Amino acid sequence: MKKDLFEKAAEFIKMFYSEQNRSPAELSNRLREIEYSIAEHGVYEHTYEELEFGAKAAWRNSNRCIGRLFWDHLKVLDKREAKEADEVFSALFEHIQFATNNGRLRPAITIFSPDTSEQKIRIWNHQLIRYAGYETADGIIGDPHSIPFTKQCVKLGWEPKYGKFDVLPLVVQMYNQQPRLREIPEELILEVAIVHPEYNWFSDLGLKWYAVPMISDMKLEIGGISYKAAPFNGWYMGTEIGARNLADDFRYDVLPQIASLLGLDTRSHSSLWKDRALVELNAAVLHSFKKEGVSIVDHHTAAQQFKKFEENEKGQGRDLTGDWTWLIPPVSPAATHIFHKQYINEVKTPNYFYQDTPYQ
Ligand code: HEM
Ligand code: NRG
Repeated sequence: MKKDLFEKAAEFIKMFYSEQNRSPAELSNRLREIEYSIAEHGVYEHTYEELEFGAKAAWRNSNRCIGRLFWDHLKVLDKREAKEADEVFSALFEHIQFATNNGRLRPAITIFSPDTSEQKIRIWNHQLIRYAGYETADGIIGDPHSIPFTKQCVKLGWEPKYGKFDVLPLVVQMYNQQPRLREIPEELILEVAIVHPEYNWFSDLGLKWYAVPMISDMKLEIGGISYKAAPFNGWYMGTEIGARNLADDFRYDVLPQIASLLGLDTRSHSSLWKDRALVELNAAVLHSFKKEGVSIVDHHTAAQQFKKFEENEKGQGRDLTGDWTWLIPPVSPAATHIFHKQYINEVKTPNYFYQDTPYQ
């Protein structure tokens, strides 16, 4: 077990020191220090530089992410000292504010103390900002994806509002304690109303989405150390909202409404009403974010950026890994280069991993 940790640590530290061109003497000193720490305490602690590099490399190794060109521009907020739930909530509010930056989104990660310490921290939310979902006698209201988590919030005393776009509270659990729940101050939440560049009626659909995707339920693994609370964000690719969140028939399911407002024949597949509604919805999402000055990327530009990432990695002599099934965009995939090549889906560490939900 201890041996296992040292091996993982050594592999990471060697990678870090070689990429940073540090001297062999520094490397062997650091390895000795870590070996001693593991022998003495069963764990070791990352320096800030190791943590920063680890979080960036984990992004670089995220096979499903098309946004990896910018892996080296990740702001790493070290909150390992947070010991109380209140400190964690404050750090999460700070993260939201830093990342949002009035619409000029900044990729960031906030890292809380790892699993090895006394204070285990879990964030129950899937994303820091996410809309509630309710099952009612008259059908589902809001985001169906959030139904299980919304139920938990209600169990913990949250008052359901039964709106289509109710921002859920943050739920934080410190080791061995009851989870705590806190509303996000409204002024921190940036949202974009979805309007269409040509169709004025589009705004009558009353659609909107939040500006910043901040995944908060994955664990960051660096050199054998697991950071289970490490929320991160970049910015949206338009299709995530326009072809999935608002479009999937098991999510907001707005394509039939859009198609009928476009005057399309929704009884026949071959009228391509779904495809035509998808294109207009995706155009509306990109137009709306741009109009409000909120960072977003279309899937063609994102694919070009990913091509540049592929070239950079090759130039650095690193093997590219990727998950084709996730890298291709859900709209017009064959119009991007990604569709036409193969990727090796080998999982390297550091990386971000799924973990068990802390509730049933
Ligand atoms: C997945 C884009 C930043 C880590 C994805 C996906 C897209 C995407 C489109 C697929 C999502 C889906 O189909 O649900 C972007 C863009 C970014 C960005 C445009 C802008 C900077 C980041 C950052 C990190 C990251 C900063 C971590 C530091 C990941 C991971 C996944 C992912 C781990 C897989 C998520 C899962 O398995 O559920 N990204 N990303 N991305 N991205 Fe990025
Ligand atoms: N599809 C999800 C978000 C997944 C991650 N996407 C990003 N990540 N863009 C959704 O909410 O639609 N990021 O860190 O920027």
